[in-house]
Amino acid sequence: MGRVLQYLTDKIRKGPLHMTLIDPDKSGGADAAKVATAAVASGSDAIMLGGSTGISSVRMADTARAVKAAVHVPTIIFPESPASVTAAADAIYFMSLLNSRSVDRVIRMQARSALEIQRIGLEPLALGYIIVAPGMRVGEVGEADPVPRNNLGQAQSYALAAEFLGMQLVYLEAGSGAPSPVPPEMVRAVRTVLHVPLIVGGGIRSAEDARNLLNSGAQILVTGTVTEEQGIGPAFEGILEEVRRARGE
Ligand code: 1GP
Repeated sequence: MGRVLQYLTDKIRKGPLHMTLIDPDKSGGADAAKVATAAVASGSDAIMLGGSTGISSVRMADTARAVKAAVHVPTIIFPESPASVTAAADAIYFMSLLNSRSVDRVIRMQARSALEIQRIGLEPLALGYIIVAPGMRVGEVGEADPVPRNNLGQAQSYALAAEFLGMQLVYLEAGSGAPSPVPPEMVRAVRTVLHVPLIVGGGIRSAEDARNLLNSGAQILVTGTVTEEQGIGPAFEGILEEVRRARGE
């Protein structure tokens, strides 16, 4: 098992985690390092770098280097395209957008980056990425047929298909800036059938959002917009407090 997957697996055994998503296009280099430092000081367990629109490889590399130098937790690339690959990070979500209509998003882009990832020794984390309505920008760019918010069976089916295909993680994504997160009842339904860790993101803005998702079995919460809009403020701290509470700390 790779080092980052081992870190996540060990931590998840003790309770849920939080990851902070930083978009290198909005906050790159030293700015990203500043956000990451403050997020980790508040208890965030990993930094994800990504965005849904064309991040250049130079910007991704500069940002990954700055973040990795600033924090001791893993820096994970959340790729938008093969251009997101850089040896400066600790790992990359090697992710298939399972409910995309585009074969590129399901497997071809991954094939284009696989040899490079092996060559530079970046740890791939096999991840099944499932877009839930509304899906926002990533749903459009990813040409997804988002899982309808009331179709719990469809979410379960995609998640279990990911597990059966050998994926190490499953991510339910409502889309960055979604008006509300993935419905807690969908998270609960997926958790009842899934054995690999379940990541939930998109539209998590408050302690209450976090609590509802954690109570439903989310194992990793991802937030991005809340720090982009408010910095490391009371909303972010409230979310982290819920994660700690769910861990029994
Ligand atoms: C997006 O799930 C992440 O890919 C985070 O979403 O920006 O809404 O927190 P937010």
